[in-house]
Amino acid sequence: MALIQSWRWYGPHDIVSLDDIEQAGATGVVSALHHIPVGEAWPIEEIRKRQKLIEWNEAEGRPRNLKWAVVESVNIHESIRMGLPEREAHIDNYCETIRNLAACHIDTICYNFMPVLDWTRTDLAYRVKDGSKALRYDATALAAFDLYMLKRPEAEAEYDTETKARARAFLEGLTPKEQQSLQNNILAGLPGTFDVIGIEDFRSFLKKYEGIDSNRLKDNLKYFLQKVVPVAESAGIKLCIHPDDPPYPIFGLPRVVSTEADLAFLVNAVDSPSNGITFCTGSLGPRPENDLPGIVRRLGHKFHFVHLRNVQRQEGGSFYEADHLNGSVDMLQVVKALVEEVRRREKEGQASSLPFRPDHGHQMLDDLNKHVPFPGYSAVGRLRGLAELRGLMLGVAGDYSILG
Ligand code: DNO
Repeated sequence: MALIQSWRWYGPHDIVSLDDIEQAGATGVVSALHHIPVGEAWPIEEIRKRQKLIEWNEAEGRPRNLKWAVVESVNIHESIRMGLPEREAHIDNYCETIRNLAACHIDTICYNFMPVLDWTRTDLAYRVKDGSKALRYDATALAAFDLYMLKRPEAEAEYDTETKARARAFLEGLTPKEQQSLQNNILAGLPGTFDVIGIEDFRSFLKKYEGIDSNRLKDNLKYFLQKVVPVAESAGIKLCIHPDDPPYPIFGLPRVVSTEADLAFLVNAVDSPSNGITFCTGSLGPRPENDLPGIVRRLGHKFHFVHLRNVQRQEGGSFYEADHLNGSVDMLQVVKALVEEVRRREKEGQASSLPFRPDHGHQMLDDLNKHVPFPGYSAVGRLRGLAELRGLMLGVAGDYSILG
């Protein structure tokens, strides 16, 4: 039982290569078939193709020291979140993907349940003091977009006068080009794709979600779990939900995987070893009441995958992504709790390992001169994060066997 050093790889068009990942010292690869539209089943041949690409060094005719450890993500079709009749066909496809991945011996699947937008940032090049660039979520910028660009009808009533004045002033300070990039940043589509949702399409999605409050969304999540978890359990697959990022509702859309209570609801909804959690410190971190080391102690037995990243909380729900070991998340205490969880599993004789990855990193050093197609996923910042985290893990555990 060990923590497996992992690295997200977006596939052949990622600017970070598999050679780079091997040199970074990771052994687990986190990847997905981003080219398959959400809701369709992943054919076994496509899975095998990607797996071979990851695990076999074709140029040198040798296996790589890499394994496709986690699928992140098999995304959920919107009809499942909305609870529409079409969800049945999409759930069937999801089950087929689960079985096909199991047939290829890939056993961990990450997913999330955020309506319409996946993780959301307002600024992709926030300059931190040392000159590197970080991702930032600025609540004022989001309000400005919501109120005065998207012009969501309910928004006026949802923000207080002070926020509205701040948002207006913020927007007036932006050039038209900056306004456009704010919109593009917020409406960026799924990770691993280059899509941006058009503002009209976004409005119509919001309309479709009218009447779906957090209770309905939770019911729909439970319905999904009741259907897929038994399939996952019999196939030997570990499903692990990723928390909302940021961990609160935005644009009036409910978000139901934001707090410890939400996570507890989820694991209690269907009692199975296959119904687990992706513990993401960066996603849960913006909410100060989320006691992260405590969540590890109380729910760590349900973790199948871990994302380690820090955030620096700022006023009014804003935050930027800080260095992995600095910021509002007490990474030392989180790692201590994770090491204890690994030890607990060892005592119980559990054989399987727990993959973790440095989730995002600053754009720094040579990467500052590169175009980074997937924000947060440049090489050097993550390399720094992984190096710091593995050092911390070794130090805390006092034993090399902690790392797989
Ligand atoms: C951000 C990531 C997210 C996450 C998905 C999980 O970089 O943590 O892209 O992978 O939302 O489904």
